Amino acid sequence: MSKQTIALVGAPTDIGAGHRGASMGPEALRVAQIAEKLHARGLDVADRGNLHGPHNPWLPPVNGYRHLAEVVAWNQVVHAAIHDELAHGRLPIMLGGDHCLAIGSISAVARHCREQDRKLRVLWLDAHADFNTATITPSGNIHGMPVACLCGNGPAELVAIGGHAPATTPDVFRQIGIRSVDEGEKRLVREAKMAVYDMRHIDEVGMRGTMEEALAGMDGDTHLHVSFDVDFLDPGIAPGVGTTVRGGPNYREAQLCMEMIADCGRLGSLDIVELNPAFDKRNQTAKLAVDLVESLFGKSTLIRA
Ligand SMILES: [Mn+2]
Repeated sequence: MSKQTIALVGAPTDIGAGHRGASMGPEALRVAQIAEKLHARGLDVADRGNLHGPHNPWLPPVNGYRHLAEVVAWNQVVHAAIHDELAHGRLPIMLGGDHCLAIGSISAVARHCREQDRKLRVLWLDAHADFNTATITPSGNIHGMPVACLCGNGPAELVAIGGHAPATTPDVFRQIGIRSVDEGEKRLVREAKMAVYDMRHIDEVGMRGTMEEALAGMDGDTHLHVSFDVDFLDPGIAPGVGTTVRGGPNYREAQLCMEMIADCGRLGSLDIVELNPAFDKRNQTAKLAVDLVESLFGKSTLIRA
């Protein structure tokens, strides 16, 4: 088997977020040596640099959306870049940027899976369900809407990115670490029959049982995409995010989550989003994210059979 090539694709914007600063995420991950650490794991790593898109005008919502035109523009360039890497057999890591960019990346992964006749599984590691719509959103921030948009519930310009609407369906998602869902959003999550492993589930069955359930049913034809919102982690260990929610996975739980994903051997693409250096302390959250990504690519304490 040829050596896996990782492509790092920076998307430096906070266009969908409620706080400025996620635009600095890609550089913080580079400063934390994401490329060097993955290279040390024996992987080929190509850093593509950063994509370019419109600046953040920081305006109030219009018809329930903030910065819709700019969010569309960013997601179009993300879609094109991620699809291109997948089409060339590389494993893309999107360095966000806020979580609205998952509309571009996951629509690209879904398109690639259709073209290759592969099944898709998405692990959505997040404190939030990101299943809001214009009518129920409290803020209009599109980083709270990517899962809804990917499943066809959103503005046509976002729902149709990649040319196939909807890009995918709720059954491909497994949401893990959820602990903050808006009132109207709860009903939509239930109606969509989204598989949500919230923090109570993790409390009750543990991270191991949760991950066994979330990874079940995949086979050799399944492409696994991980969308890692850094606010998934407990803010005690990961303060560098815009929307902290207490009561997230601790360090060991997060490591186990990543190690079990590595063990399944199906990882095909990754987003790292919502890292916000403006809220961080001495880049500790970026270093932690890189530490966890190393585990996601197979770093472990001992050689395990
Ligand atoms: Mn999110």
